[in-house]
Amino acid sequence: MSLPHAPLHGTALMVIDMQRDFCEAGGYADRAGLDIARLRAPIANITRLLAAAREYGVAVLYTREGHRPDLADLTATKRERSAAAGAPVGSRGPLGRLLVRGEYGQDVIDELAPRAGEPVIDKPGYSAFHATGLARLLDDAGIRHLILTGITTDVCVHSTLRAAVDRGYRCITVGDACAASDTALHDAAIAMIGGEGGIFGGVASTESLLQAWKKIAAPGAPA
Ligand code: C5J
Repeated sequence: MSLPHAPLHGTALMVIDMQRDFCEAGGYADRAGLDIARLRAPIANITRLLAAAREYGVAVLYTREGHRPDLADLTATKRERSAAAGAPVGSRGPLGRLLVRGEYGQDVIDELAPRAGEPVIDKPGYSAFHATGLARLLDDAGIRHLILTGITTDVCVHSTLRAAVDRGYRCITVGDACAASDTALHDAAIAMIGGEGGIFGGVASTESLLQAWKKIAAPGAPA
């Protein structure tokens, strides 16, 4: 695992789509036949990273996949695909309408709830840059380094990572703070980051990142 430079300032810890719709029974992922126990696996490591980021002054931001209640931002392809998966976006379930903004299921799980002032980006696509104000928000905050965590490694984490790399952000994906329903897909998604000398940035473990931040934050450490 490589750990590229990860400064405290100018860096954001991204918590991608840790929503009830992906992590709780009756939500989108459960209905689509995904393994929600696997999708919950990174909660403990994300909790550790959030605590450290908040202590050291690393910016924290969240994303939530979700659509307008009138589904005007739902493409026909995603509508058809989600229906084929058995979990049509906008259909009703025990957590509310699947992946619809403002519904109980679309919100971040209680265990990782955002703190006041931490931005939450609602995104209709898989990439957090598609049809959102994320790029502007990062620019305004002077953030050029992104630490990616969340779910699913193979879909929204990777789509966001690839879009970020194309925009020139320096990215680290925290392998054990991400998950996919299918571990083979998780492993492949993590492995492909390092190809061609790190084509999609670096990969770190939670522990290695925490150690790196601790060192940087130590009194007297060079900025
Ligand atoms: C999916 C996501 N897998 N957040 N969304 O539909 O990865």
